[in-house]
Amino acid sequence: MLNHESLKKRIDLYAMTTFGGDFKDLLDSEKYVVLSKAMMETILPHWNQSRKNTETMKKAYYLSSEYLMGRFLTNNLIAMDTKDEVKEILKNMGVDYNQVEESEEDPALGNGGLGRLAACFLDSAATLGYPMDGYGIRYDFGLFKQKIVDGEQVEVADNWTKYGDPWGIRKISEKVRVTFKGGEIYAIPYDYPVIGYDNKLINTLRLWKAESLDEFDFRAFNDQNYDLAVKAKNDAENIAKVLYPNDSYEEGKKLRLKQQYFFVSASLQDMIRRFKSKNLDFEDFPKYHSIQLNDTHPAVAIPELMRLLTRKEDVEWDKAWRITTATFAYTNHTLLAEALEQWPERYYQELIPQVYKVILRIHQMLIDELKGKGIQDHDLNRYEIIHNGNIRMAWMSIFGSKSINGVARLHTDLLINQELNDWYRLYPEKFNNKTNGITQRRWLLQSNPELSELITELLGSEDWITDLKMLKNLESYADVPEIMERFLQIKWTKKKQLSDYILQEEGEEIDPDSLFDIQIKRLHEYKRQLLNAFHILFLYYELKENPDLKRVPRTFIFGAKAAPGYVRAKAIIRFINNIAELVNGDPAMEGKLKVVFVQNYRVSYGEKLFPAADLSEQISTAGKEASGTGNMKFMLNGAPTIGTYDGANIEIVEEAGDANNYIFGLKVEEIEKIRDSYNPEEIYQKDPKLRRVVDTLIDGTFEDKDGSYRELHNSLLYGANWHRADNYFVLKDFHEYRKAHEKADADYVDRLGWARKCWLNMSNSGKFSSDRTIEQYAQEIWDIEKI
Ligand code: 26Q
Repeated sequence: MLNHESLKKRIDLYAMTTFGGDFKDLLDSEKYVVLSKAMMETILPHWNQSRKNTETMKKAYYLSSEYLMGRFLTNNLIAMDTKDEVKEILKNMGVDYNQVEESEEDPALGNGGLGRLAACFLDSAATLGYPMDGYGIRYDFGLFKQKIVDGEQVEVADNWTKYGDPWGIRKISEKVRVTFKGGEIYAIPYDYPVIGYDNKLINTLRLWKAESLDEFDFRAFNDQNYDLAVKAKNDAENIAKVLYPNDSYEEGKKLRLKQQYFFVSASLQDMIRRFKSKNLDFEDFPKYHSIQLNDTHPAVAIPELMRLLTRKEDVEWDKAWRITTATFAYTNHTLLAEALEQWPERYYQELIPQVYKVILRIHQMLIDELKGKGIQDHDLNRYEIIHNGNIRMAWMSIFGSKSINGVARLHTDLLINQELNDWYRLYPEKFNNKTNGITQRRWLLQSNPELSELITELLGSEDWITDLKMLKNLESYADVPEIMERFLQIKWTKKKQLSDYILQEEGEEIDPDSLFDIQIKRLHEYKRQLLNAFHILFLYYELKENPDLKRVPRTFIFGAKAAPGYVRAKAIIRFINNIAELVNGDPAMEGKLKVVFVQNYRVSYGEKLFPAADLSEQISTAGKEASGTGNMKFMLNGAPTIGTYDGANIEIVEEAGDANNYIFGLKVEEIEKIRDSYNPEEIYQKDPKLRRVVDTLIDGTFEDKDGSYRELHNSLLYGANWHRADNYFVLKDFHEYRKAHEKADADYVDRLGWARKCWLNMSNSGKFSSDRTIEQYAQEIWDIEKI
C-alpha cells in the first residue's frame, strides 16, 4: 500500500531540510517529526478529498476549549493500516520504531475527562463516516508536566511543540479577525487530520493560535522603547499562551474569558464564511450546521452567533434567534453547583461590550417569555441569565440550545430532577441523556495489541474494531480454562511491561505477580483518593500487627495531577507519597504491599496503565462524578471495578453483572437522607482502626510541613467555613469499602474465577464504545448523515 522507496526518500529529504542531518543520526524526537511529516504527504490528498466530499453535507461542529488527543503517530498509522510497514521500513534504515513512538510528546491541550472525551468523539465520528469537525485553541503550553519532588507535586511548563508540530498545518490564508475592546487580533488556524479507522473519512480538528495584527511598532522601537515595540504582539499572543490547569471551578479570570471568546468567534466566522459561499439564505444555516457546546466553556457562541447574524449579516433578530436555537446543543459535565460557570457582568462590558449588548437583549427576551408562560415575578430570578451582577453561562446555554444532555443516566436524571429542574419544567423536550463512551481503537487495539489479537482470533474477524458489541459473542469463553489461561498470560505480560516502564520512569520495582490496584484520574476531594489512601494505611497496620494475615500481595498505583492552586489536593498527593515511603521502606511489607504514585499521568501513560490493571478504583461520592470514562477503559481491558453507585459505574455494572464487580457505599438517595444529621466524629470515635489511620494526619506519623494535614483532618471532622464535616463521606463509606476490598482479595485467589470476572467485564463493554455515543448524538441531536 505504501510506496516504500518514495517514503524513504521523503524521510531522507525532511531529515536534511528540517534538521540538517541523516535520519539515523537525529534525536528520536527529531526522527518523530521527520517520519510524521513524511506520512502527512500520504494523508493530504485523502484529507482534501474528504473535505470536498463533505462540502455539501450537514456537519456537526464540536466546540471545546480542551482536546486531549494523545500521541498522533501510532494512532494515525494504525488508522491507515501502515504501522507494520512503517516499522519495517525504519528497521531497514537501522531505526527502532518504538523509540521514535515513545519520543512523541502528548499534546496535552486539556485537563482530564472532558478533553479526552472530545478526542474519543473525533475518532468515532471519523471512523463512522460522520462529517464532524472540532474547533478549539492551540495553546502554546498545554497542561503542566508533573514531577514529584520530596513527595510533592512540582509543575513544569509543557512546551509541546519544542521539536515541531508535524501534524498541524498552518492555514494562514484562512485567518480571521477577532475584536476586543482594546483592538483586533488575528486567529490563525492550525488544522490536524482526524483519520477514521480504515481511512474512509478524514475530518479536521481546527485549533486557533492568536497573533497580533501589528508585529512590531517601529516608532516605539526608534524611540528606544523596546518593550512597547513588541507589546501588541505579546498581548495578542498571550491569549492562546496557556491552558488553565483547572478542571472545575476557578475564580473568574479575564484572560480565560478572552480565550473563550477568541476561539468561539473565530470558529463561527469560519463557518459563516463557508456558508456564504453556498449562496443560501441564513434560514438554512441549521440545515448545514449543528454545533455542540462541550460544557459552557464555549457558550459565548450563543450571543456571538446572534451578533454576527444581526449586526454583520443583516438578519433580523427573531429570525436570528430561530437560527441560533436550532443550531446549538449543550452538554453538561458536572453536578458540582460551584462549578457552573458565571462571569461578572463587568468583564463582558470591559472586554467584549459588543457581545454584552446582545446578552442584555437575550436576557430580556427570556424574561418576556417567562412572563408569557405565567411565571410569577418572584420566581424570575431563578432563571435570570444575568443575576446579581453575574452572567450565568449554563442558563444562557439552556435558553439558546435545542438540546441539553447529561453524560450518564444517573447524571441526566439528577439534572432533570434536581439541578436543572426549573428549566426541565420549562422545556422538557430539550433534555436527554448521552452516556459517554471511549474509542476502542486507542484504548484496546492500540494500547493492548496482545488482547486485541486474542479477540480477533476468537471472533474470527476484526469487526469488533468498528463494532464493539461483537465482544458479547466472546462471553462463553469465560468457562473455557485454556482460553482463560491465555487471557491471564496476556494480563501478566501487560503487567510486566508496566513494571518495566515504572522501574525506568519512577525507579520503583513492582511485582507483576501482585494484584495491581489502580486509581488514575485528576485529583479531587470528590474522587476520594483519600479513601483509597486510608485503606492502604489500614492494610499496612493490619499486616504489621498480624504478619500471618492471609492477604493477596498488592501493588497500589496512583496517577493524578492536582490543580496548582488546590491546596488540599496537593496535600493528598503528598500524603499518598508519604504512605508510599512508609510502606515501601518497611522490610516487613516485602512481598505484601507496595505503593507507587506515578509522575505526570497523561494519555500515553494511561495507555500503559489501563491494560495492566487487576482492579479499577472508581470510588467517588455518589452523585458527584458525572460519568467517568477511565472506568470504561479499565472495563474494556478486563478489570473489575471497585466502585460506588455513581456516574457510569451504574451502567457498567448493569452490563457486566454485580457478581463481577465490587459495588459499595452510600447511594445518592441515602446521602440525601443522612446529609443534615451526618456526624463523622461518631464513626471516628467508634472505629479505632479507622481513627488510627485518620490520625496519621496529625499524630506525627508523617511530617505536616505546612499545616495542610491538620487542615485535612479538620475538614473531615469539623468541616470548614465553606463546607460541612466530611463533605464527601469518606469516613461513612470506609467500612463498606474495606469489606469490598476483602471480598475482592478472597476472589482473586481463585485464578480462573478471577479471569472469568475480568473476561465478562471485557465481553460486556460494547455499550461503552464512543461509536455508540456518537451514533446517538448524530441521530438524536445533530441529524447528520454518514458519507
Ligand atoms: C471552569 C471554569 C474556570 C476554569 C476551569 C473550568 C473547567 C475546566 C475544565 C471546568 C471543568 C473542566 C473539566 C471537567 C471535566 O473534565 N469533567 C468530566 O467530564 C467527563 C466527560 O464527560 C466526565 O466523565 C467526568 O465525570 C467529568 O468530571
